[in-house]
Amino acid sequence: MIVDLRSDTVTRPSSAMRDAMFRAEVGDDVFEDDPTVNELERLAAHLTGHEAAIFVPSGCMANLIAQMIHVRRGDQVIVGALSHIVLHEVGSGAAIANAQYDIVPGDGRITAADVEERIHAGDFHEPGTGLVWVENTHNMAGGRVVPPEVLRRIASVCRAHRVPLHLDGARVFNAAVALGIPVRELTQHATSVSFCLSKGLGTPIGSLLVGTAAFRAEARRFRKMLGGGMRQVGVVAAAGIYALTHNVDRLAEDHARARRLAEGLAGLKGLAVRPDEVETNIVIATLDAPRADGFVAACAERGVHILALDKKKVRFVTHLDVDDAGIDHTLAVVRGVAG
Ligand code: TLP
Repeated sequence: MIVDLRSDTVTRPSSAMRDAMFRAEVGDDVFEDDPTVNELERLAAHLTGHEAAIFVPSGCMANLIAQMIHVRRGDQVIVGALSHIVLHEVGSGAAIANAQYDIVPGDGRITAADVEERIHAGDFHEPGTGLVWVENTHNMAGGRVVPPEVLRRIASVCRAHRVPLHLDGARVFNAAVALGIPVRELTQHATSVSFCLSKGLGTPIGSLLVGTAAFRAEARRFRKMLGGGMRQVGVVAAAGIYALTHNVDRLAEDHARARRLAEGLAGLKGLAVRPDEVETNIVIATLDAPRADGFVAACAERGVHILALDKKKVRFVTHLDVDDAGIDHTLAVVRGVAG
C-alpha cells in the first residue's frame, strides 16, 4: 500500500471531476472568451465576497501578482515568519515585485497588535509599509486557523493606515470548514485574496486571485507579463467549479483523519506531536534528533511518503486520496521507523 502524505497537492482528479472537464465549454481565456473560466471567476468572487476574480495557474503566481499590484519598489510587507511567500516562493517577492519583508517572529500567525506596532508610512529615507500579509490556514504553523475576529482587527488597523491587506488563502476553505463558517467571513476583510483549487479541493491545477474589478484588470496585465495567460483553459476551470461545488464540505473528513493520525503519532517514541494543535489537515511532528531525511526515506521504503521540513521536523498532510486504511498503515509504518 502506498500512502502519499507529502502534500494535499498530490491528489488526482476523480472520474466525476474528469467528466466535468471532458464536458467543459471552452474559448480563448486571454480574450475573456472562455465561458467556463468566466463562470469559475464569478463563483470565486461570489463565495469570497469580492467584486471580481481571476484564474491563474498557481498559488505562487497569485501571490506574486498580488505583491506586484500592491507593493511599490522597496516597500515593506508585514508578514509572519515561516509564511509561504517568505520561505517557499523562490524569493519572487523580492526578485520580481521589489518587495522586502518585515517579518514578525513566531509561528507565522500575526495579530492586529503586531501590525499596529510595525505599520508605518515611511519618509524620504525610510521604506514604508506597502502591504500586510496574512496566511490562513498557516502551512508551516501546522495548518493552524486564523479566526475571523483576528482578521477583522488586522483589517481595521490596515484601513486606518490606508495599507492594503492580502490574504494568502491557499487553504482558506480548510479554515472555513474547521470553523464551520462560510469562507466569506474569512475573506471579506482583505483587500485581495488568493486561494488554491489544487490542494485539498483536489483539482490538477489552478488558483484564484480576488479583489475589485480594477484590481482584476491590473492582475490580467501582470498575469500576461508573467506568461500566465491561458487559452482554452475551461477544461481546467471545470475541475475548479466541480471542486467548489463538491469537495468543500468533505474537507472535514481530512481534518478528522489528521487529528486521528496526530493522536496515534503522539503515543510513539522518538517524535513529538501536539494533537490539540491540529486544527485542519496538516500534522507536523518534531523528531528527537536531527534525522528527518533518514526518517522520511525509511518511511518511503515502506510505502508512506511524507516531507522533511527541516532537520528535525516532518509534515503529514491528509487529503481526499487518503482514507482510514491509509492512516492505519501510516501509523503502523511510523511506529516501526520511529522506535
Ligand atoms: N504549498 C506547497 C509547497 O509549496 C510547500 C505545499 O505542499 O504546502 N500559499 C501557501 C500557504 C501554500 O502552502 C502554497 C503551496 C502556495 C501558496 C503556493 O501554491 P502553488 O503550489 O499552487 O504555487
